[in-house]
Amino acid sequence: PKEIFLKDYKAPSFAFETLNLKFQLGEEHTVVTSSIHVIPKTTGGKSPLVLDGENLKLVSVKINGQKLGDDKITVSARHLTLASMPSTPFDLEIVTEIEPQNNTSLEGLYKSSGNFCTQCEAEGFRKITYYQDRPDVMSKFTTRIEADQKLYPVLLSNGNLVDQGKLTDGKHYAVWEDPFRKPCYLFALVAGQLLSRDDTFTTCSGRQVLLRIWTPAEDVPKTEYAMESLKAAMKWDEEVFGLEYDLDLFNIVAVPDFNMGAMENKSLNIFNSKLVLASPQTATDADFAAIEGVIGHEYFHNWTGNRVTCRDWFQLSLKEGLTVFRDQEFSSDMGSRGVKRIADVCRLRISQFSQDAGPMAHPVRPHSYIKMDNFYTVTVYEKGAEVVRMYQTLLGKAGFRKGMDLYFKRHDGQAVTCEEFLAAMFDANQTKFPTFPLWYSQAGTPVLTATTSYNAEAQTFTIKCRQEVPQTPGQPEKEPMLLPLAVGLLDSKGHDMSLSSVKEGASLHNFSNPDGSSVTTAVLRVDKAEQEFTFLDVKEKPVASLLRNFSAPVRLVSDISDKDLFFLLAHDSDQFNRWEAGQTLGRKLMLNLVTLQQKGEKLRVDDAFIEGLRSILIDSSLDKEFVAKALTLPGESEVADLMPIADPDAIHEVRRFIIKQIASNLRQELLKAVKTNPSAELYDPTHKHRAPRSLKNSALAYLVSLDEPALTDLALHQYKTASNLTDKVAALAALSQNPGETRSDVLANFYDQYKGDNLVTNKWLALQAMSDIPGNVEQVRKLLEHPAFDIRNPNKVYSLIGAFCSSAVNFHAKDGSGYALVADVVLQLDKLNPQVAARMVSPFSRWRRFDEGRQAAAKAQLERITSTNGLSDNVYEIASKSLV
Ligand code: DPP
Ligand code: ZN
Repeated sequence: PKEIFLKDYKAPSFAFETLNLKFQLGEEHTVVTSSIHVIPKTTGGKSPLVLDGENLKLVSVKINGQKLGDDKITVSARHLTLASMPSTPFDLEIVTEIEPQNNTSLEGLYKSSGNFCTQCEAEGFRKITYYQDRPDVMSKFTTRIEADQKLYPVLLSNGNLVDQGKLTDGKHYAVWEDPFRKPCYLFALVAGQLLSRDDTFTTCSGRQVLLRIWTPAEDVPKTEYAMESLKAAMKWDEEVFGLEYDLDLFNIVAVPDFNMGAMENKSLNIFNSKLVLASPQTATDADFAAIEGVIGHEYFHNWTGNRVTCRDWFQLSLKEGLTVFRDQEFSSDMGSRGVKRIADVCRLRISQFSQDAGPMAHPVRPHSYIKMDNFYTVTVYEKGAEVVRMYQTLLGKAGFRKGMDLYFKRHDGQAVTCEEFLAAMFDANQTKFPTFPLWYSQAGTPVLTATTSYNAEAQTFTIKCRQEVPQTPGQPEKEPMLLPLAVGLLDSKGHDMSLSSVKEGASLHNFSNPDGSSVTTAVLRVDKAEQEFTFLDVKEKPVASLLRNFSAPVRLVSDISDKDLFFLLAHDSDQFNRWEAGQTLGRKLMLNLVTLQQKGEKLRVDDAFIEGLRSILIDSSLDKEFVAKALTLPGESEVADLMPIADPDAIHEVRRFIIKQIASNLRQELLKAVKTNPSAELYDPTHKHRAPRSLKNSALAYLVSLDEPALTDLALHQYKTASNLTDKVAALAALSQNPGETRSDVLANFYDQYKGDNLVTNKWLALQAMSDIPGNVEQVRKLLEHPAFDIRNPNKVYSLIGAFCSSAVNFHAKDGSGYALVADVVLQLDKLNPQVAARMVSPFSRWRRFDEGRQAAAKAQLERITSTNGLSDNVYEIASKSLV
């Protein structure tokens, strides 16, 4: 396999001005005719034109209408090379044949439930026709689709419908024209039996846009929330960023077989149906929230990604980090900002920090890849979003907006790099942070160590900072980089102190808000290996709230006492840090108990921890969704990451133990939370209704952990009487914690009730797959044969195998059976769908974090994978890099 490097980037030597595509869709094969107006960029000599292409049957090549001689054509497995091209503009016509019905990779043109659809990002267009499949080749697309009218009544592509009509033999055609130049990864085509929910949106300049969400007829009623979310997103982007939609039509199509969540193709978004279809009886609160977020995300790409796109795939975070940041902000404005931040940071810490600490660690802008598909990662997406958030933290909201405006003003219609974004941000604010760009090139999570001291006599409070960016593969040495550290100081009553000035080195910074109000959170710019910041005029010894709102994606190590953490848990005005104080206490407790557990000593949870949680639980002034988050202990993998040798069994035992202690000590309060927060008969996914539901269901899970008949009955009652799927699944999940007859009965009952609905049965698969009950490996092996599973459908693979890997005790089973199970699936799946197979290899990558026995077992499976003949580049890259 060939590795591709950022440093080798060269601009293309041929521009493609216009592209006319003709698809003759058929059951045996599909004929694709591509007519390109080519403009050579180099003047001297007749250079060859090298086009990308995979699994294509070449029929013919014409230059300016003349058939090109075979001696000028070289076809290899990955390329079509055309020799002696004219040095003046010319027309190139290429005819190829493909077999979408046999395309199980779900890249390029393929069939899903009988309908034709496409997925071209990152490099799927090359499976449709020979082309310069790279994002800096932008062209004006016109697409003609011909197909059987009965089988495929709906024909869609990007842009505007400019012509349609009947052909002979029961066929019909449609012609779509996209007025905006675009790279081929944004191309889309859909043909099939679909119906749409239609609505309209009037833009800020008064244009009416037709919005259509296409699904199979029976699913149309389930698209209401997606449509509401789309309209909300369109309005939000106008209000917050001044960005208006630019065509008169916006289509979304839902398909059941899709590798990713969704795809932002120009004016024809294609979605995994799980992120479009929802009804109170078939989707949970979490599903509704995900739909809102992803509908927003793909819509926002219209400006951040489509109007301004990436020069090359190394720049992926330019559009993804930025668009994730935008969807996070959108969801925050629609729901609860604090809770959304907590959820996003959880995800970052659990998945991205762990990636950053392992063999697959890579910068937000990677330096190299074998398969680009492997770099649609939490680092590029979530850490990338944190980098964008840091611009906003450093420049302020207004400054950030100025930067965005300048970015669009300069680069609309262009394919650019992360430097251009950075330059727009800094230029618009007439500033420069020299060490900030390192966020794009240095991998690894910085460790920020803070020690604090108060000088009563001088009335000063000093924070000593030390930063260290750990080594990562290929990057043994790192430079200090700019970490925005947001700090608040609490007085003895728990109120925010007003901050007047801070001295750093020799310079003094005074704080005052433009509106004259006092500043209670200061953003310190930590950009040296060691640095001191001294707050002046601090009248009493404060409790410092450090890294408010998680102002930088770092691991914070501080000398804060437990007493101060309890104080912050009770008082911090920063909701994120209030939650974080509890998490820090939880992590400490779990690590301490793990040591005891490993020594075989008795476990005990101190009263202060329980009391801290009790006061949160009974505080009626708090957002109930926040309370639910505060009650949730840090995850097992988060704790594993903090141990020198991860011990999944001990961590699991300890976490279960603490959960039961909390449940038995807070029994009355938890019961009250369950009883006083019933769902309304009429389901409503908005925060107001979701919040009490989430608290009730967290409380229920705690209570059921005690495995007492009366509490089990409480959950059974909720299971039987639930009027929405959120409550039903929550009860099912609570009950399935405890092995036994009740568990088997409700699981069987649930399957019986929902077996016709794939999206719901996937939850049933996932719930069993991620279960921590002993011996679950065998159970999951059996589920592979269950009619509810189908290895060809990515959602099912994610639900069964993806979820299984999240259960540390079973995936990391001591006898290696969990590793063997996943490797078996990877090898089988790799022949069908390499992209998804590679994703299932990732959980192996942290194998060195475990004891020798587990290391040997995991390594053996990785070696078994890499030594398999005919392995895809996708799987090879992840498996071989994991072994290094
Ligand atoms: N569809 C993926 C996303 O929107 C890749 N662009 O993030
Ligand atoms: Zn995206």
